[in-house]
Amino acid sequence: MPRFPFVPRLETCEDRTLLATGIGTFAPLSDTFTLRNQATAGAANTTFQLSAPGSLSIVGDWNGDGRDDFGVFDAKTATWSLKYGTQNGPADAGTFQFGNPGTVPVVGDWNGDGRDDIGTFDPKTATWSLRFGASPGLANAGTFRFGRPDTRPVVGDWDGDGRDGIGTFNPANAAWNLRQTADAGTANAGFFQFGATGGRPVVGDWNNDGRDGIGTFNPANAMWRLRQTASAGPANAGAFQFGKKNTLPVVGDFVGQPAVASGNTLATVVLKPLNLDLLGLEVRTSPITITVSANQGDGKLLGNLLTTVSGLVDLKGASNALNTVLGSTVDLLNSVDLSVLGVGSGAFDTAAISATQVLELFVAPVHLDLLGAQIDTSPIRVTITAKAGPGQVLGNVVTELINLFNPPLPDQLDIDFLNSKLEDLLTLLNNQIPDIAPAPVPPVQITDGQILNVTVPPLDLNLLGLVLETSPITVNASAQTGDGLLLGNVLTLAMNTLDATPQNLAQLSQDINAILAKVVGVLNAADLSLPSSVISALPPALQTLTNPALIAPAPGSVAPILDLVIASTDGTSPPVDVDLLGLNITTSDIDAHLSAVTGDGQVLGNLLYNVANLANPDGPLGLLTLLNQIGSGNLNFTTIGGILDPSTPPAPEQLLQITVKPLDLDLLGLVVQTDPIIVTVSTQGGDGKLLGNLLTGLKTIVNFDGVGAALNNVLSTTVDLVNSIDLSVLGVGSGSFDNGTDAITPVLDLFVAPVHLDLLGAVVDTNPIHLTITAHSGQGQVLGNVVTELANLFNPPLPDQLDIDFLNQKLAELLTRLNQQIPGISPAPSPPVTLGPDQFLELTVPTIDLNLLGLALQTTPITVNAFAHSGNSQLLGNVLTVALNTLGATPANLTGLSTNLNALLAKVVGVLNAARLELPTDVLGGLPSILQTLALPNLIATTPGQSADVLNLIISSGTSGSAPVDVNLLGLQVTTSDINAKLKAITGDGQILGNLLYNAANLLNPGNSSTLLLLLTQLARL
Ligand SMILES: [Ca+2]
Ligand SMILES: [Ca+2]
Ligand SMILES: [Ca+2]
Ligand SMILES: [Ca+2]
Repeated sequence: MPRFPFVPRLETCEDRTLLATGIGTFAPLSDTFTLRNQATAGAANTTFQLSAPGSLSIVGDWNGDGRDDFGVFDAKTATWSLKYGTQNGPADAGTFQFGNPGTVPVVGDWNGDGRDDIGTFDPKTATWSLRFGASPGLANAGTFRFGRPDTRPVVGDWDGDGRDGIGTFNPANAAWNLRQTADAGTANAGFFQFGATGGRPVVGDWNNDGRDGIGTFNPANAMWRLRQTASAGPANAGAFQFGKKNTLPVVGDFVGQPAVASGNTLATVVLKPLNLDLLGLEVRTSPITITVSANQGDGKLLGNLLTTVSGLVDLKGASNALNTVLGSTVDLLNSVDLSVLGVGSGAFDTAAISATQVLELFVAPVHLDLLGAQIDTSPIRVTITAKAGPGQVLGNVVTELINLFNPPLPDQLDIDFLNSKLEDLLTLLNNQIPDIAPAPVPPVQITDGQILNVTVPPLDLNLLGLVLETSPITVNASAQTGDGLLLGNVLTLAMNTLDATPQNLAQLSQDINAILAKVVGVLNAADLSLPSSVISALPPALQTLTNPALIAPAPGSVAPILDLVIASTDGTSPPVDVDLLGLNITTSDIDAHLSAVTGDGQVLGNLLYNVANLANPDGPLGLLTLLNQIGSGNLNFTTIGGILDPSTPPAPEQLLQITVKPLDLDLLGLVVQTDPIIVTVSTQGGDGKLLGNLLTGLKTIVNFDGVGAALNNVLSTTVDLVNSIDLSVLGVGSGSFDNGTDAITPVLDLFVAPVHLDLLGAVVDTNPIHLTITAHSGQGQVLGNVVTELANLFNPPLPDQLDIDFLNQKLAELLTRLNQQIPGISPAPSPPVTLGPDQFLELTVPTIDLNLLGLALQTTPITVNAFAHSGNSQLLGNVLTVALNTLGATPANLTGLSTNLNALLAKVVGVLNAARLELPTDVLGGLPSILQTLALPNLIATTPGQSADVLNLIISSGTSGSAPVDVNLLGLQVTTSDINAKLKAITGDGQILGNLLYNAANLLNPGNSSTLLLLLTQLARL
């Protein structure tokens, strides 16, 4: 039943679970983990099986969500089989070799980034081999000796600094030998006796004070003896029995902290871990949860509107049903075997078995709140691993590719040498796979200034009826030289220093494209098979849905699932075209389609085709019942289908259209201009349009039109006001930045052609987006003058070689003049640059604190770090390291470069933050009276200074302090600091924008007087 709109409801308190270190046992014979959530005597909370070779259990948090995951280690082959969570199931977090046979696995957070890393301990020699990350590759966290032979390794954070130290336990005399850090050295964290001889050592933070305590588990009697600190003394954290005899002890946080969901959940999408093996190229994701919720309350315009929707549409039932089907889809995908015909024998068919990490991506939880409409994600971890071995065609190719350029590295980068290596690889590839044609890609044209022209070839993958088709997508990057083209000039010079000619650069792109084309050709030619047992194991409701003849009129019926199109407006110009100070990046049209195609054995196609049609407007009634049954968790339900009558799709229904008028903002000479931006959200009902059908009709019940029109009217006035604002800044002395000569320098020109996205009938369209930033120099144009100087810092005639010291000197000169002239405005605070090992960049955008007449933009400092790690199979890291060496980069001049760039940014943001605003006095008087009413500071707010959050974006790893974004692609690693950006409306006298937006945000408050709703109606009619 629809809930009555706008009735405030009591907030319910979330149950809080405290952090807890739990205990458990692993029984190798039955592969069974038995877990208890606290370190006390009592019953087990969870039992599950991890069927994989190996008899040694492992516990660690592989994805950094604060909850420990699991694994087993096979000492005979040094194989790790890792798994997320406590469900029965396969090793979905990675299976790989690391270490030597006969060693013992160790797990700890060596670098304090909140994710557990791995290593091995050799009991014969007391040698530790440690690796950052839970993945295959080099022992890049150190190989060293610590402790005595014939002891057992222990790992723990003895001092509570967030990084694990190490130690050994001697079962013969229960002696502990501990070290604060995971490296060679003395036992500086203690040498003492504790616990049972013959026992197994355990380590855990029993009292949750951040420091690990110790303990022993005696397999002979399943007795645990625990101690709060890593020192000699009594078992002051408990002595009790838990678990079966002759098992192995495990310790960890098996519960984690539950996600704090605020507001009213509209839909939760849960993606089970993906575990795809594409002919030796393994793609794995951690479990991912995306929650859409509506937060109701004062100032939450969209949250209040969506709360009404949640009372009218059974979105929870629908998302439950979707998650059930999605879960089965992922299970089916994970159990698919790919094979490919047409591979001859050779290096790619008979390569030695190995596993190498290609990509590791980690993103901390994202929280986005737009006026009460919220999106939250769980942490995300994606890994891609190349597995070489017999028959692993793609794994073998990628392994060869990433080992193309291994240490010892040359002194200078030689592009011809790289090209010849790539061509050798291509020849090998073509000789061995002569019968599979490469995917077609356009040839690379040699043009002046071109740096890269890379094409991702057309994909045409049929995964059991789930069909992915894309157009070839070309990305082109080029550098133009000329006055004011700073980036183009620097890049051109860098290319010259690397001896890059238009010919060898074009050849490089050509070689990369040819390898990509062959790889995609093999993928497109791959055949799939699914063990028949997988289908028969499905519950009845899902088996019904895999029937090709349930409703499809004929085999080969198609339901589009997702369409994404970004297409050129005139058929020739690039749909994405970015020009930043002489660096030009363009793309070809982007066209991607995911569809479900029915047919015999096309299990995924049938499943998704039938699901997409479950809510058809005039579909068989049994289908809707099936949807409801699955949504309520009843999977034992079957239904009789019918045959779909192809029906004419109804006209699309526009839910909301937001128009942002052209922006023309002059920030002290830095001019930002946009064309009008129009975003349309609509629903398309009809056969196969599950989401469109579920959302159709919403418009007649919820006042989207009214709210949309009111929003657009307020937005339009806001943009007019912003455009008429004059910024000025005090504290600027006289000099070149105050009285630059009149000139206009283009800084950025960004164009994105219309985007069309259609997900099962939920449709988003944009018109072309065009944004320009230009620097206007002249009298009083402080920022315009600074940016103009910067753009012209390094003009032709260009020298022969790039000299980073020279660049630093130019930047330092600019900075000195800037500081001399604007002594009264301090730069925004920016942390000092400290480049770590292998780091080449540390850029910080300082705190922005801008108040545009009550519309406040506030950000935390955002730092981006980039590293080039060299070593075997670190292809990108190796190429970058050599390129940096060729450019004469040293730790000192790279530190100088980041320091200078950060100082410039800090000064510019400091000036922006200090800017004062003025609004022409006649502006307010010219507004319609209703908008004048809406701009009153005391219309809703009782006191000045009240605020409403308009937009809130947080990407944060919480208290762990680790990088919330961390990507490592073949040795090129990029990390960021926490990202926190807030747009607020603050009321007050003269804070016109703040008042206007604060009042608009509060128009749908629960319990509002009818006057305000009337105001909304009037606004909509304006
Ligand atoms: Ca975890
Ligand atoms: Ca770590
Ligand atoms: Ca520590
Ligand atoms: Ca403790």
